[in-house]
Amino acid sequence: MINNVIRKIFKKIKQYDTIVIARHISPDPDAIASQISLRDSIRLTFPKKKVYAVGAGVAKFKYFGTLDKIDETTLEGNTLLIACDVPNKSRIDGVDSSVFTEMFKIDHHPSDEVFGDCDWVDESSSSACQMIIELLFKTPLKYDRKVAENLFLGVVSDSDRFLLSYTTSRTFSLVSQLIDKTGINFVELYHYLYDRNINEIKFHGYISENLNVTENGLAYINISSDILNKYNVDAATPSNMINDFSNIKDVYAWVFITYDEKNSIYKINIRSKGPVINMTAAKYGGGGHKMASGIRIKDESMISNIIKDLDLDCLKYKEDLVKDD
Ligand SMILES: [Mn+2]
Repeated sequence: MINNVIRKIFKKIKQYDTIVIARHISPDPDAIASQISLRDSIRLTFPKKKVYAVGAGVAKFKYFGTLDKIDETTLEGNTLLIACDVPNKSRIDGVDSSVFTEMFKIDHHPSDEVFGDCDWVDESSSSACQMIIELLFKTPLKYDRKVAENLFLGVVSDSDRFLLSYTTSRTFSLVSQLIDKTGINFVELYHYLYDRNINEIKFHGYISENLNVTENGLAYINISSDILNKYNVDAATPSNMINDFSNIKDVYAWVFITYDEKNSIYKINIRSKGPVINMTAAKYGGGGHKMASGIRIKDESMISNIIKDLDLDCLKYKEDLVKDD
């Protein structure tokens, strides 16, 4: 089944002379690494093809390589769009998908939205990069050390260093082969993902110091713009740190409420290691996965209700745990 779609994808790559590779808005390392490594692999294999990786650049991810600026409406002939790590057309960054002759996606998010005949969606994959590794191994697509390094970092980032549950023996097997075949020195790569400025480390300490924990196992913190300014971090920083707090004993869900002064909005990031929290997120106009959701609200007075509801989610989960014992 998978081999079939991989064969079809390779045929399409061979067929088109102009290929654009996109990914989701607000890219993470998996999104950027999957699109850039696929672009570079196609360029290595077919030097005459025009291959572009598009979307807004992100300064902190520049070690993956540079993105291409194109005007897709001026592309000539038959054009192919490959969307990596993105489940919905509306979340594709930097390109109008409707102008392409053909398109398909390579993605690991759950979604019913069809992009094209060659869509390859594998929810059991840890990352889009894991799927690209598989694609490279099962087709004549070439790869070099840099491609391998990018793919390794994408898998490590999306699986949270192989901690998350969709890490499988297949993940380890593909990564292991990748290391064997290319000899990348993966230990040297981690600093790209995990180095932080001293002000961020201190801000991390502030969060640890000020986290409130309820009896029912909900941890939460309100982060004002004064605090962000004091530590010289921006309103996106807390959401990048929230996964670091997943190992607090007897805490089932945790919430960061950050005031984003620029957009006059409260950004509420929620994580869980048990209770389903996306129903509560949806109740307040947010959304996301069962265990990782977010809400954006203008009205400060809603916050206490959201905390109360999430606390109830934790209580219910705790009670169910006791019943199961
Ligand atoms: Mn991903």
